[in-house]
Amino acid sequence: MLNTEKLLSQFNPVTGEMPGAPMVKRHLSDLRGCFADTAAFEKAAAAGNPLLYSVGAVEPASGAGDLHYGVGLLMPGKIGDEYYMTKGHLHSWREAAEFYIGLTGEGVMLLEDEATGESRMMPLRPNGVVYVPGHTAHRTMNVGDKPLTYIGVYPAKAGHDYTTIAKKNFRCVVVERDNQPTMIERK
Ligand code: PAN
Ligand code: ZN
Repeated sequence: MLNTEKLLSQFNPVTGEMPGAPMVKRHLSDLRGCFADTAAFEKAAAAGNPLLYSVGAVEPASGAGDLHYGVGLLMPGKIGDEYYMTKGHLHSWREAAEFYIGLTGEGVMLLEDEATGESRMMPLRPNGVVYVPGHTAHRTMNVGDKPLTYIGVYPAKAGHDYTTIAKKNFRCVVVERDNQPTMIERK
């Protein structure tokens, strides 16, 4: 059944807003435990609770072959020398891959192979596509000074496992060194 309401969405590539799509908002307090510099985190959290990112999700259908997608907006900023980031997750159905398309701003994605811990930092920029294989934890950082927007497309049955990351975090962090995003091992 071709339900036209579900076939088309319009989003604002600057604000990430998508009329009609449910939007999840994450504030600084939701990211407790994610940043390496806990003193800098507590200082920032004492000063306020800014919006770090939002994701508008489109879930047209949930059959075995269906796709879902989300439009993300990630604000610029840092905690200590670590960039504002998403919580990051693995897909509950581990085989599920995903691709991200950069829309505006300047970001990077941190990818970590669940089995080996091997980590990669990939640029997420306008007109660039980052492919996230299955079994790979992924987190997005805004490394610029303007909002970052992007689309992520994933199998409808992927699911989001936040618990594994909440327990052990990513092996690496992305920090600013000499004005450049730099991936280093977490201490
Ligand atoms: C994305 C993410 C989005 C927000 O749509 O959900 O970037 O990041 P967190 O989900 O880690 O808070 C995606 O990867 N979906 O699978
Ligand atoms: Zn994902």
